[in-house]
Amino acid sequence: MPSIDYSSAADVTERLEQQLVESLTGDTSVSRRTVLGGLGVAGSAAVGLGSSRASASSDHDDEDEHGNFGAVGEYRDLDFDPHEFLTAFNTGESGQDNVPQQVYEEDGQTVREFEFTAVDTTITIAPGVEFQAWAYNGQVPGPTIRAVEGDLIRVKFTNLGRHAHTIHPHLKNLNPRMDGIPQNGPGVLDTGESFTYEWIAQPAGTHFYHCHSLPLKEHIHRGLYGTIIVDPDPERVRENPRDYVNYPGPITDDMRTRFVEEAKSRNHEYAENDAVNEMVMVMNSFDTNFDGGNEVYAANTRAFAYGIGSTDGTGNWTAGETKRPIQIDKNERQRVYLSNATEFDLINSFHTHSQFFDYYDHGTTLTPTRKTVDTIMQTQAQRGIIELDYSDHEPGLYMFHAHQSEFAELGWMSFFEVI
Ligand SMILES: [Cu+2]
Repeated sequence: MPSIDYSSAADVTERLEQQLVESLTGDTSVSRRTVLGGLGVAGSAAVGLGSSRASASSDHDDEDEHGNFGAVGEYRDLDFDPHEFLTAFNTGESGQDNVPQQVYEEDGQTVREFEFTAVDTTITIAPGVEFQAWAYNGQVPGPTIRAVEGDLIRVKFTNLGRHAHTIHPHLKNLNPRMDGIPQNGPGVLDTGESFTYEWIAQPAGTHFYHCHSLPLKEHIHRGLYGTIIVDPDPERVRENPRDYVNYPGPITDDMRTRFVEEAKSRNHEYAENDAVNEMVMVMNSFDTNFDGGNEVYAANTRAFAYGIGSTDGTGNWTAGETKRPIQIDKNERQRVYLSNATEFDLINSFHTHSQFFDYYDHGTTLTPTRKTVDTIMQTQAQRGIIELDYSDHEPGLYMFHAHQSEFAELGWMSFFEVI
């Protein structure tokens, strides 16, 4: 049996989305607690799905009234697609159209060059709900940069926003001028100013970048953040396997071979990587009334973007529909590069229904730092790799969400559609 049937999943998604949007658009000064209080039965259904159908149907007898999103409208801004963003890795060779990029050799080193701009823009975080964002290349989260360990990442950054910004990378950086903080190097870049950041891609792992202008919390929560993925170099792993494992004992030849194979599966330049379905998820949040607390939570910006709309139950969805589950092949290994950009709340989390996974904290090891868990938490800027195997599950819908139930009810609730 799939974990939940399509109509129940669509029902709970729609009800939560509608209540969230109505709360936000009905009164922009509404507090998060008021939103939660208004969620009532539907809210509790998000996490304990067993009762969702019965409770939903009791006051949900008019399908025409709730059968489409007319009450709250669909997404107006379609420039950013959370589904495309999931697999948009900017490697210099390939990535997104709005990220000028190239890869070339310089002094025997691979350089991956990107052009970033910071702009003030409007993004849609739920149907009919817009947010005045500050964004790298006009999108929140910013583009995902992907390099191989030891490469030079060169980011030509121009600030076209009205406030002063920087880019600060969470990398091992031996040149403080490139740290992207107000106190060093070029400092903050005022409107119209440019600077070229150069960072060595190290250590291997999944990392984070963000604006480091003050006040920091505003520059981050407005949308200036993104992911840097550093793929491990299999040859380095072969030479120094101990750098990549949290294991103190002797490393046998078999283990060394296994770690090298694992590194290849993580490295986008190797065929072994093609066998893994990789996704980027940035847990984020939005303070729509600027009261210092969040009203909307999401993975990749749009509340309930990976919820259930009107799929037909065979893995298809209505053309143009923006709300749909993440479709995965049950026989393929799944890897999620997860980071937490949630402002104002101390931690965020990731929880899977009917499933357990391995977790690699910061992605800096080739062996799991937590094995067979169904919930992990991340503090702000923490990140890691989640690996999932659905090969022994029935096809169907499997929920995952923040296990702060409040966050799930306010947008951070999603489904995998296992086919
Ligand atoms: Cu900033």
